[in-house]
Amino acid sequence: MVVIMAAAITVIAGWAAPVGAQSLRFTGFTQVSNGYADLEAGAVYLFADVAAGVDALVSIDFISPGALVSQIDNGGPPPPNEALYEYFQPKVQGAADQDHYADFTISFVDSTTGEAVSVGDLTMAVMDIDGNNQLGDTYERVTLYGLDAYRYEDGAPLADQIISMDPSEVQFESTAAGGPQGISLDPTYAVEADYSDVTSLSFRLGLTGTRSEDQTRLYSLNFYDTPLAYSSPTTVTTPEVSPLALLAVAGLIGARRRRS
Ligand SMILES: [Ca+2]
Ligand SMILES: [Ca+2]
Repeated sequence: MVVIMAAAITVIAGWAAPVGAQSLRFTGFTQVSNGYADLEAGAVYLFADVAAGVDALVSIDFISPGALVSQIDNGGPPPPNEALYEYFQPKVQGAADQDHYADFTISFVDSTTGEAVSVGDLTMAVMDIDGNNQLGDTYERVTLYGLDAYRYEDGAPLADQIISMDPSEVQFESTAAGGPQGISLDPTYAVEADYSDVTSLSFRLGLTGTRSEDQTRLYSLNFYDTPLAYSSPTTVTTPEVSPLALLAVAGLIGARRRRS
């Protein structure tokens, strides 16, 4: 991650698109040779041509003790569901005892020059935030950083468990162990996040709850330009946090960072 972030940030004039208008397709990758083993923290993967003239570099920044990244993305032929193949779909496994997670960053670079670029404004949908109630109660937990706004379905299973850690850091957690099988496209289990002037995206994918055995969860991030078909969405603009709440959150973050 350090290597990537050190690259010069170049914003292509005229590249910016309206929110939600930028599609990205993650349909194949090669590991970048940087001395790190496949799927270990530090490993970087090149996804060519996620958009016209743009490659994505995906880094595994950190893997918590007891977690394992067992897949960086879904491979294989597109059918039966071509859309799912084009999503970014890593797998994170958590050991039986506690919360586990892995941190990822997607950085965008010019396909020709390799320099950092902005893909303008985009919307990322985190699909199928659910859980598993076999062998305990495991819930998927996703933290997004640097987002401007997010949407979810009113009354959705995850609606009661959305925590703003910071104005631009929001944690989403399933409260529905035993949700749909595989990756559901049901917007009830999805969160849409809006980003502006994006040169990179960072997020944490993990598990919480209890389980008596290791569990592997498949995560599914959708960068399509088609908005999810929410029937009654709630939109939260992240900077609109009251000053009092900000002070409280700042105190919590300080305490959290001192502990870690
Ligand atoms: Ca994919
Ligand atoms: Ca899921």
